[in-house]
Amino acid sequence: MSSADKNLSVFKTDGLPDISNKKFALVVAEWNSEVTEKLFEGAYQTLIGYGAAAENIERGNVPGSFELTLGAHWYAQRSDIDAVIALGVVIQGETKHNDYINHAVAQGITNISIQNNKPVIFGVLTPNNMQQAVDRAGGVHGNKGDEAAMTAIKMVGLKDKIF
Ligand code: DLZ
Repeated sequence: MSSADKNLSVFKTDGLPDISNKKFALVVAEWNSEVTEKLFEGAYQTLIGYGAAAENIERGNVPGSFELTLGAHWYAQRSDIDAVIALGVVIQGETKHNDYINHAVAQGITNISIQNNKPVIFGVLTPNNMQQAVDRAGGVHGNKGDEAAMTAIKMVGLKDKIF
């Protein structure tokens, strides 16, 4: 078992769904791309590790986290997509800019998830500084991209159970 497999097995719980035919869209913000690329990699590898087919994973880039909502909305409207994962990093600055972005994206993603009756996962880091972001994107605090993918998998399974 590779170290990557060992990391994935940490998340393994009973009753995860078969996702071999499920389709996922990953929307990735280009701001702080050195970190969002790590989030993407973590999310992608987790989906593959749990059985998603590479051809069933689509990626779309948006300029910044503020645009995640609309990018995710476009994917969520597609009937063939089962879940959307929005990945971004909004670092606290000297102004309240980050607060506005964070609240807008959190609310926006909640809204489109409900409107489209589909899991749309909030994979946005909201750290105080770049180090905190790096620590949570494959660093000492794990990778929030992995967690976002796991959340998507679990929600896809729950939806299948309910409907
Ligand atoms: C403008 C801006 C700033 C200051 N900081 C970030 C950030 O830390 N993370 C991020 O993803 N995006 C940032 N942006 C860009 C906004 O998300 C957005 O792209 C612009 O305000 C244009 O709508």
